[in-house]
Amino acid sequence: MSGQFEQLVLPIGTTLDRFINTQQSNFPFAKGEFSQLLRDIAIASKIVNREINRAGLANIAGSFGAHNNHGEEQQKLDIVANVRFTRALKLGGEVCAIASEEDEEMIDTGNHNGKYVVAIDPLDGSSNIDVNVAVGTIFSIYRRISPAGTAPTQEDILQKGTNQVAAGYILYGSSTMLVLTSGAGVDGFTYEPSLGEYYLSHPNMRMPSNGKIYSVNESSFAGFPPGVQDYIRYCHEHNFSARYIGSFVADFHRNLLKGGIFMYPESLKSPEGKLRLMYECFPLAFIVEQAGGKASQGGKRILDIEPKRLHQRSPLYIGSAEMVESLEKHLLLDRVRV
Ligand code: P6P
Repeated sequence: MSGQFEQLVLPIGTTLDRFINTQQSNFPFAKGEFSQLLRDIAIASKIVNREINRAGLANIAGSFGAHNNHGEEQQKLDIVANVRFTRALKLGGEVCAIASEEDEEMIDTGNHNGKYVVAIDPLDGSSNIDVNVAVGTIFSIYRRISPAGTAPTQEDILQKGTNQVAAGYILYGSSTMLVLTSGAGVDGFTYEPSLGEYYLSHPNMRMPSNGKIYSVNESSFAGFPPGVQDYIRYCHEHNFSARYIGSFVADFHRNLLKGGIFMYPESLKSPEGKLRLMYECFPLAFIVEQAGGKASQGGKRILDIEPKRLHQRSPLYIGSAEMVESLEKHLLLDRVRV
C-alpha cells in the first residue's frame, strides 16, 4: 500500500495487554501471574470508569451515609470502587491479601497460593465526583513474604516502599489514563471506551527536573512547619503558579507532565499529614522516582520508611527533584536556625 494511504490510516497504538507481553523482560516478575494481576486491575478500572461516568444518572453519586475507618464520609462510589477492585483481585487468584483504604483490616482473599499482595486506594478524591472533578485509583503491588500455601500475614502487607514490584494509578479525568511502573520507567495508557482498551499514549514518562507549579492547601498555612511556610513564601516571591485540585492523583499527574511539587505537610489539623503511606505515598513515590522525580517525608526518602500500621499517614513532598530538594533545604535551614 502506498505511503499516502498509510498516512490516512494511522495505527491506534499498542494495547496495555500487548505492552505487558512484549515488555515481559522489563517486568522482572512478569510470569503469567503478574501479567494477569495487571489485567485484573485494568478490567476493574474499566468498570469503575463506566460507573463514574454515569454516577449522576444511576443514583450512585453522593454520600453513602456512613464513615470509613478514618472517620471520613464514604461516598457511594467509594463503596462501589472498593467492591469492584477487591472482587477482581479475589477472583483473579493471583493476590493472597489486600490492604484497602476502605477496609480497617487486611483482606485475606483466600488465594493462599497467590504470590502477590496489593495495597489500594480504590477511589481517591471521591468527594469531588459530585462536582465533576477528576478522581483516581492508586495501587501498589508487592511479592508476598510468607510462604505460598499459607494464610497471608501483616508482614506481607507492611513492607517498605522499596519492596514494591509495581505501582500505578488510574486517573478518571477528561480522559481516563492508567500510569504504570514496574521498575523499568513509567508508561501511560489512555483508555478508548469505544474499544474497551487502554492504548500506550505516553511511553517513558519523565518528570521535569524543575517547575513553577506548587500544589498545597494553603488554608492550613498557619499550622505548617516554619520551613514549609518559608518555601511557600519562596514560591510566592518567584511567581510560581498555585494549582490545587483537591484530588491527589490529578494534582500529581499534572505535575508529572508539567513539572511541579505537591505538598501535604504535617499541620495542627493533621499532625502526621493526611495521605496514607501504603496506598497513596508509596505507589506515587515509586512512580515519581522511576520518572526522575523525588518523594520526601521532609528529611527522609518516602520509599525508605518502614510502615508500622496499615493506614499510617505521612507528610508528603513529591514532584520535580529540584523543587523537592529546595523544599528540603528550607526545612533544614529552619532546623539549623532554631
Ligand atoms: P484537603 C482526597 O480526600 C485526598 O485524600 C487527596 O486526594 C487530596 O489531595 C487531599 O485529600 C485533599 O485534602 O485537606 O486539602 O481537602
